[in-house]
Amino acid sequence: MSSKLKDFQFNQQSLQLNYEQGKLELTVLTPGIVHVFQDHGRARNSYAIEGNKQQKTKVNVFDKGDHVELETAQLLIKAYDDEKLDVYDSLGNPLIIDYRGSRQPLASDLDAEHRKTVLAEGHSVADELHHESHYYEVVKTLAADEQFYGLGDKTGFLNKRGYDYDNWNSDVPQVHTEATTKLYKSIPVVYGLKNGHPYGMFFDNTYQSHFDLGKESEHYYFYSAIDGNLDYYILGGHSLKEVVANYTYLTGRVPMPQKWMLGYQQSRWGYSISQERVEELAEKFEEYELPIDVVHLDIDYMHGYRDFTWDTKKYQHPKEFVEQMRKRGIRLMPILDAGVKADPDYDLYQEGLEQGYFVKNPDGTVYVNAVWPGKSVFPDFGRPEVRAWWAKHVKFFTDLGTCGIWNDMNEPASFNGPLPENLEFHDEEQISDHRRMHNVYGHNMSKAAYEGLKAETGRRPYVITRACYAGTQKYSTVWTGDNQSLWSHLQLSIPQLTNLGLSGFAFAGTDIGGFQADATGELLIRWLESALFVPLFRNHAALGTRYQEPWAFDKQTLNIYRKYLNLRYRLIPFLYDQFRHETQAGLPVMRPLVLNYDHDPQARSINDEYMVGTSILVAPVVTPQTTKRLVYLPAGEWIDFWNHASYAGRQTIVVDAPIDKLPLFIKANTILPWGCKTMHVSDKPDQIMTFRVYGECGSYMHYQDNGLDFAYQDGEYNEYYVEVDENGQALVELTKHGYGPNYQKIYVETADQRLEFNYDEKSGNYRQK
Ligand code: MIG
Repeated sequence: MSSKLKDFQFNQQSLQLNYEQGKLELTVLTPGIVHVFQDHGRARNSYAIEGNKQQKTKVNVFDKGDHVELETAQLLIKAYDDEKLDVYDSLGNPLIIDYRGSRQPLASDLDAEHRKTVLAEGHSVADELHHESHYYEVVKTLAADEQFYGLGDKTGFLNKRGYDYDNWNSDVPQVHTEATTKLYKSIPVVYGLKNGHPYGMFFDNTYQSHFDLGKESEHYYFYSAIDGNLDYYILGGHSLKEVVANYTYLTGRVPMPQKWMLGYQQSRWGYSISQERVEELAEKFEEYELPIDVVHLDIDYMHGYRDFTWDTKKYQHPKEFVEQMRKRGIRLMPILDAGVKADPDYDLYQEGLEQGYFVKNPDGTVYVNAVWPGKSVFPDFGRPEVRAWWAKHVKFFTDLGTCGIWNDMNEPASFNGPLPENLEFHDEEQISDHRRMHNVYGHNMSKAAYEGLKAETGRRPYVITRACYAGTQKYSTVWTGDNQSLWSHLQLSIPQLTNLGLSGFAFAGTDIGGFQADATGELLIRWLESALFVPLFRNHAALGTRYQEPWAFDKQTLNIYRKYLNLRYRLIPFLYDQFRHETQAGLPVMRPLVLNYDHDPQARSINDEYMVGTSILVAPVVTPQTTKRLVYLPAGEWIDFWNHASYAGRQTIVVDAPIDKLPLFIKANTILPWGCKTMHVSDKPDQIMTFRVYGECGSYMHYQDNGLDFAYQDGEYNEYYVEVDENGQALVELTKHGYGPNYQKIYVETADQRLEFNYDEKSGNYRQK
């Protein structure tokens, strides 16, 4: 049945389209962001978007007879009968065009009888979501030359074309392969390059949803949801970078981390079994001269897996223990689980019960499932009071002096089957259900942790979460959950982390060495090399798997491991700068090549290289027994980090990559900061900084603050401008001096000289010696 466009109204940048069968609303937020909305009778509030994002924007609306046009400086949207929308960029290139045919679901020869047999053997059969009464789908045409990116934390390759994925936060302990359609996070943003023209769409719907990006058909792709309003954002921009920046403008940007959060972190499920074990670990790091900043404490430090408790049989004086470790340069990061032990003698449980803070059955009783502590209940984090209550309990950790909160099992995961769909959850003050609140459970738990840590310490909170939703990047870093010590998982980590970056999560990481299964020394080294610039730099392993500390293999492994840890610490000032500059601009630190080179067709599907900012290209070895690899270098001139050989771009070269070498290229004429050798990120301000010039010349803006709190937001930071011209003349300037302790000495290293600059109190600037 066709639905005619009867008429339309336009006011406040909002175009209301009245169809015979309903209304559709197009609201312009900025020239590059248009909100598409249709009311399906569900709550309108967003967990991803906070505050008013609408800016005063010039919009033209034209009645073209058979359609209505809405035009901004960056986007042109044409609305036709049947609620069909076509989106073009400002030059008239088609970006998002509604599909006019009907979907042709993939033929299946599975009848009811066979379906049963197949299920009985343990195979999975695709869910038939469209039986739900509130089901809807959005189907767009697919061009022969069209690639897809983003989608948050998904399996498979960088370019998502040809695959389908589900958004339903899930604990997946099995190997994550390209056939795994859902993982721990739901971040429903998709970017496309249609005939080279960039766009994005963000579907702000927390109900279970699905993307099919050209798997079912070569002619269309689609998004579908089991419920919720039709609620999505069209994202435009002249480049993929602008589109991504529009997405992070909408859902928020990664805040400045504390500097030590970029340091090396060691973890294993099992370390926290005793105080001695953790102390031994610290000793080994000292003995082997390995830099480290954080040790993670998994569930064994707790008293019977109760949240906000410490087992004082294993740790007699936790506070002193934390302090002792801190003196050795190590911060402790405790895990915290979503499920609360249902134990009448446990105060958290009692409090929550009295206040009615736990998720309920439809009959009003508290819902009980099982997690680590046995019978467990689930805080109703969608409610502001519950988040505030949880945030208050964070004081338990801050009093002890631990450094943050590592949130786990917050999909929420459960041992006695999944939580039923009809459980009563709150959506802020409103009563809601599990179907709507599931995908934001981890988001709300992390937000509570962030707020508790910030209120108690005044520091930039260190929160890690496994489950999250779009927008959680404002509150938490993420790790990709239970990977395995397999080469396929190392390979996956590059597209996974770069797509997470495009999806707003600039601070992310995978378990280095792999969580489950047994690592080898070779795999561990290649993983560490590959993760050299990964912001969350943590080696983590599961109980029962082979040890994968740096010294757990042979001497060669230990030595190479040390070499890369030292290199990482040299590069922390650079990474910190990236967080300052790039996340302010709304761009990821770790990037797929396509983000910087969206015009280069060869850069669009590279799965085994990544860039850091715009000037570093990393080409890790991700296959066993490999000593050479091919490296694609995009446009420009590139310098080999190790021997300074220079290569022209737009070609694929063969490089040697023995086990101790990570192929690394710096764009010619780049200046990089090079920190001092150190065993821990220091609490004290650095006195010396070096800048290295790759190529003949370059310029660089370097940022410095106390690395801990929010004083930088009041201007307590320094900025240094370094420039070297073609004749090797160098300039060092303190262009902003808002943070007292600036460097006393700055070195500038070019290919053939090392220039020294000293701080001169009188002029408040640097003088070359
Ligand atoms: O199901 O706390 O992903 O990092 O070590 C196991 C034990 C529960 C899952 C996390 C993993 C952590 C583990 N947890």
